[in-house]
Amino acid sequence: MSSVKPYDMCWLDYRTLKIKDFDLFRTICIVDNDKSLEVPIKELKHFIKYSFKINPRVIKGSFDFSKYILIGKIDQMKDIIKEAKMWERKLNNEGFILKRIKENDKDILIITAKNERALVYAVFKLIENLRIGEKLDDLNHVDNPASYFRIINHWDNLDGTVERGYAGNSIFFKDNKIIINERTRDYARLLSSIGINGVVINNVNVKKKEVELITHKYLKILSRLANIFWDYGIKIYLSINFASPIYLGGLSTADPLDKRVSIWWKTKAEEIYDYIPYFGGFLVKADSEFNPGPHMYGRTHADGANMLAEALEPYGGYVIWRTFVYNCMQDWRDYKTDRARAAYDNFKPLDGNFYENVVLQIKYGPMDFQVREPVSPLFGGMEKTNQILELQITQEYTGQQIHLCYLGTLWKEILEFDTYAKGEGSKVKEILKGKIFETKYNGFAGVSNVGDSSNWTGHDLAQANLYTFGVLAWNPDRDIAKVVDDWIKLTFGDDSKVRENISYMLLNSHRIYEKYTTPFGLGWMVNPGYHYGPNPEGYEYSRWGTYHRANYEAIGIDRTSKGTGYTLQYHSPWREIYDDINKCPEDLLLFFHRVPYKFILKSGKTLIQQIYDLHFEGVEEVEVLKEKWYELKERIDDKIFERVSKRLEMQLEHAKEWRDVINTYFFRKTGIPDDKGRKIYP
Ligand code: GCV
Repeated sequence: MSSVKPYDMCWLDYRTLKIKDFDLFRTICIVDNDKSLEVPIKELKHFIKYSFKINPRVIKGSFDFSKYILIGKIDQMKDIIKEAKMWERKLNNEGFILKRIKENDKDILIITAKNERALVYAVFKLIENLRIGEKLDDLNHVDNPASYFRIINHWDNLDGTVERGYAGNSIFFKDNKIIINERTRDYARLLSSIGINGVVINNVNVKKKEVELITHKYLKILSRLANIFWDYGIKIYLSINFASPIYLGGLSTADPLDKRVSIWWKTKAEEIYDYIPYFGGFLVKADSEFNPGPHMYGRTHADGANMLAEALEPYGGYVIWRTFVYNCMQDWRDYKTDRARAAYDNFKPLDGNFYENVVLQIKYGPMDFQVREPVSPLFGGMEKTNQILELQITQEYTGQQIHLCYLGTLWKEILEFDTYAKGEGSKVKEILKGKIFETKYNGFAGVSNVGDSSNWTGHDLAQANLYTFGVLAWNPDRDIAKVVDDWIKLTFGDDSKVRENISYMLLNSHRIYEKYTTPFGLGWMVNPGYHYGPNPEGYEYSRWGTYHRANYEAIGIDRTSKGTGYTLQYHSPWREIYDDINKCPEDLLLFFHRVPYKFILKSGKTLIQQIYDLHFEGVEEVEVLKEKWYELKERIDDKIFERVSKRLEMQLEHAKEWRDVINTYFFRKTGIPDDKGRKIYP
């Protein structure tokens, strides 16, 4: 790595670029002296300096050169580029154009957009294109983001800890103070380079101390932080505690329909926007896992969200309201309160009741980021409500950045899921683009996997998850193998063996992880509290009965129309497909059905045999991952090679533990031996 910083720059670590004809990069022309172009120009110059070892000159108002880069807002271009007016119509506020024009004796590379923030996206995209080897001659991009929101959620606490963080401490907080340093700007650069436009800096569980983030005590320094991010097109958001009027305002209630409460929030919003004019809004976890919410006062989520929305509306702010609402004290043996149903049951009746600046943030599945869940039926269910798809980049249930588990493949499957809400083609990705329902403000949220470790993500290859989140949020149509290949080129260079092996590792890793942990949509078999390592009856909220209800003859939950009725939350044909044990996709079989161990699968094997086989296979495949990595020893930076090798060693050991614990559990439950006679006991 060429970085001289005490931390990596991930996919932004520029190295010398071999482009024959780079004269074009010697001159950057701007139309007039516009201070707001400072950041995109700085980024462009930085790249040119590192890649071509030259210092480009910046020229204002003169274009008398044969080769140059022309950068500016589209408004400024109208007098010099005849196509500019036509281009303007093709762009939204965050989109941009990159175009090479060769005419007569002129050779111009144009970078243009409607505003300076979109120009930053444009510059980063140009850099990426060049670094992955796109031919300059072919450069002709009109690129608009597909969705309105592309937000990273940090679950960082003021004391510096990170809930479900596996890469060190917070980069935002330490000892109840806000951190601003060189890394802050570099984080903004990394996020901007993948098209992110929002970051929620604090945990959705807003505890006593964190409630104070929206007070004068923190707002001043927060405004500095917000300016750094806004330079890169990213708005700051804060998670808030719904009972703040009680904690901070001395009121006796937080009832959203109480006038004193709504006035308190209006005054608070005014104060926040005074400090941070480009504040994004609030993220709210209400009535969930012991967080307060409108239910405490007999009010609905719409009452709660709308009251906050009214306070933010004059400033263009949004309320992002999470649908992760369920009764965590529920008895899992009780069929009537199936947790999978909770989000839909809570929110579907409220469709149409939310204000325009309220957005519901919906976890990808109905439960909680398990290695595989069905796609939440809320996406196809909320026709009149803005929606954000919440993905977990941090690997809480997917190996905690010790295991290699690339999530892009899973996310792509989610985005391609057809809800059939408006007939065939009503895919999740189209809903998020705003093409299926008449909602404008949709998008993506990813729970961050970043901490203060020198490589940002603990596992070096987990950087690919962060990168992919941004890329898909900008354009969910992207081909995932190409995204992976781009990331490898940007991070490790163009060595074909490196590309081949790491692509293999990333693209297969989620399936492999699923095999040796919890296949068939089982999920949850983790140690309570920290959610790492196998524990077949362990998950903390399952102390009121095991959630999978395994006994000696069958396992799984009947969520069909004859069981908990969860399948009825889907549109046809999914409700019929999921309802039918013979049609249900096998990788979700035990999510939807209660199945005898001797049930014959499509492969002709029994369920129990397939459980054994998958666990053995999973471990063998981790060995292959390791081999693929070791083949790269001479081709990868030593430090990175060692770090990843260590994690792969651990992954293999822990995968074996998973295999043995899970297989033993089922062997003991059923008494059915492995038909290949392999050793099941550890
Ligand atoms: C931030 C799960 C996690 C919690 C997390 C919660 C949520 O329950 O284990 O750590 O809380 O989801 O998404 O709110």
